[in-house]
Amino acid sequence: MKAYVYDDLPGDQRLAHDSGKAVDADALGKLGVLYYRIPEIDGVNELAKERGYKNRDEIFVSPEKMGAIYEEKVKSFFHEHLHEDEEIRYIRDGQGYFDVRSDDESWIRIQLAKDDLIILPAGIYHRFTTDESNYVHAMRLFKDEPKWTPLNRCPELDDNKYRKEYVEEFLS
Ligand code: KMT
Ligand code: NI
Repeated sequence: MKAYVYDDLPGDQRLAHDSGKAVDADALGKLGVLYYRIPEIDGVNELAKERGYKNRDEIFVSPEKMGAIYEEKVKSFFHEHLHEDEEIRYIRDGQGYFDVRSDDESWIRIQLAKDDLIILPAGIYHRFTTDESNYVHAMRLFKDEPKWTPLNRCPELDDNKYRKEYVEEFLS
């Protein structure tokens, strides 16, 4: 895991966009973002038990696995959105970037690779992209029914119950 402030310069979303300003795991924790490096699947099983993640599946994001819809998918993952539940991703292979909104509205880019697990809290604005390798294989974990629905950012979404709870807990 490596995290830094996104440079916000034009250019493909899959480029590093590293401003050179590093961000550590503590700073991510203040935004409610939890990071773990878990080299063995047993560790994931333990965490899942502790936090009540009862279900899981696997996703391959690459032109080989997705075919013609790959570019479209990569663009859609990159739209700023939130979820009404945690987003949990365990990277099995390849790598990618999760961008999360900081308290000052800048983007923090989190580079994840094999054995990295991230938990984004409900209500945080975020987006995802593959990097220049165009390949990530991830496990998606969830509590009960998968609620993948991304709610794209718009002014009204600031009134969403889960957004308000997130702001109250982490940005106030
Ligand atoms: C998401 O929610 O953006 C995804 O599932 C992307 C692929 S998982 C690294
Ligand atoms: Ni998401």
